[in-house]
Amino acid sequence: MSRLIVISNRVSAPRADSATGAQGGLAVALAAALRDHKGLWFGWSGEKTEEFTGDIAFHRHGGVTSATIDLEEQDVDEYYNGYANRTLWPLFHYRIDLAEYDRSFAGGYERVNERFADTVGPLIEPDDLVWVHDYHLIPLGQQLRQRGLRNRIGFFLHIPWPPARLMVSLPFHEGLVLSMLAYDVIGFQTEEWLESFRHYVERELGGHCDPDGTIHVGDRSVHAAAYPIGIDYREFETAVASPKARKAFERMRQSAAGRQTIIGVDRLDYSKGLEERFLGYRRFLEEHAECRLKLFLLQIAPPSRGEVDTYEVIRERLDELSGRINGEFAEVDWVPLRYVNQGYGRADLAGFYRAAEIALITPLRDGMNLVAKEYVAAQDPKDPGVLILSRFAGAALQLKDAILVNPYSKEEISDAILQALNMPKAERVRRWRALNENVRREDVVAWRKAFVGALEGAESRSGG
Ligand code: ADQ
Repeated sequence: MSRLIVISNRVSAPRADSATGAQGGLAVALAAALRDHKGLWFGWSGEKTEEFTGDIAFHRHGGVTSATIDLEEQDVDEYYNGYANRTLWPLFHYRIDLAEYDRSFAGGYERVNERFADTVGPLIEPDDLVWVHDYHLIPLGQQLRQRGLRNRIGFFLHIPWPPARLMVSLPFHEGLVLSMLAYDVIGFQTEEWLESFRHYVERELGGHCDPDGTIHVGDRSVHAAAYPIGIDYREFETAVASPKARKAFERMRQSAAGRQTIIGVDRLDYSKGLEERFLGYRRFLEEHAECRLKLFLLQIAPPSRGEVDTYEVIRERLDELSGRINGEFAEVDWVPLRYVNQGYGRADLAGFYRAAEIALITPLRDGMNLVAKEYVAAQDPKDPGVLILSRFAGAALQLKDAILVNPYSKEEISDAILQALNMPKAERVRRWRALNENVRREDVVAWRKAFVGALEGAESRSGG
């Protein structure tokens, strides 16, 4: 079996007992994929140095070998906080109003991708499969090819691909997309993002797409397909059954004192629709005064990307809005909204999910959304909770038995909460079974096998 070299912006092999829980879905998914493939995970350590040295630190933990480099302060500002999180993240989540275009960001992005190629290149052996992840490293494949690498190289995008009409607002967008033709396989979370990509290629690059997924531009061909990411179902099942999860479950149930819990768990990010969610919940409290004391919303949202101003703004807005909702509706023995700004370990989260009768997961746009899948996996099969999910999350294309809502509509959110509260047990069980079947079958192992299988099947440039 070929070795697998995974390259992503950050490297952090998660542990089931991790107390921070601050890692995103990418980290959780990749550790599972690497554990049984002998390989290497390469990326930025998260550390800043005065000058870039290119020194590589090797570690081994949880069955995964990782190799990391430090970056310069200027790299982090321009590449990570700049081009990745101020330009590409908002644009790819359809928020061109928030996207910032700055020449220094683009320069830093290019420079860091070159630095990645220079440092990881020598670690790659001729038979290795190389798998590059996410929007931070779009041009890395091309950089590696320019250094003579002939291995099979795949790229997976964890976030949405924007419609062509938005994509063209990015200066030098053609160059970025053309660099992707250096890959052998390009993976998207859903058919919807794949369709947008194909449309862009046809419209802006004059390429054409075969029905089998091959994209041709000039003399280059790339295989592009949808590979929906899943959760590590088995690991999550174990986490739910752990004593820690049971303790967390008891803690929640006790503090709920017979009231129904609606749970939301998200990184604090404008793409997650937290403000709209709070407003939808507020609408519910207004419209259904008779239900008020019977439930509460527990929103867990640890801050992320604190160095980017937009995140400070959304944080302040949420602080204000949550305070306003509690001020308006709370009674001496009841608070409608518990807004918690910290992360939790996986076992704790599993217990919280299981204790919640309803999950309210309403991103405005999300590549996939693993929280929705974790909630499903954590339920008691005999008495499962109800999932309310945004129709704009990639996961909605698979989790069709959730109550699907438009996250921008307060009315739809309010109606969905009422529907979930009143849902008969037989219907809850029926819907949950269908959801769980999907989450269990299309797990992270199936995702990895599908992607790596496609990469193995791609024609090698070394002629093998
Ligand atoms: P994220 O935007 O980080 O991921 P998501 O898919 O929901 O979003 O994954 C979040 C992960 O972090 C989950 O495993 C969750 O349990 C964990 N997490 C979130 N909040 C937490 C908290 N308060 N405490 C502890 N853990 C928490 C990106 C894309 C998604 C895509 C994933 C994977 O934006 O669309 O699904 O990558 O491809």
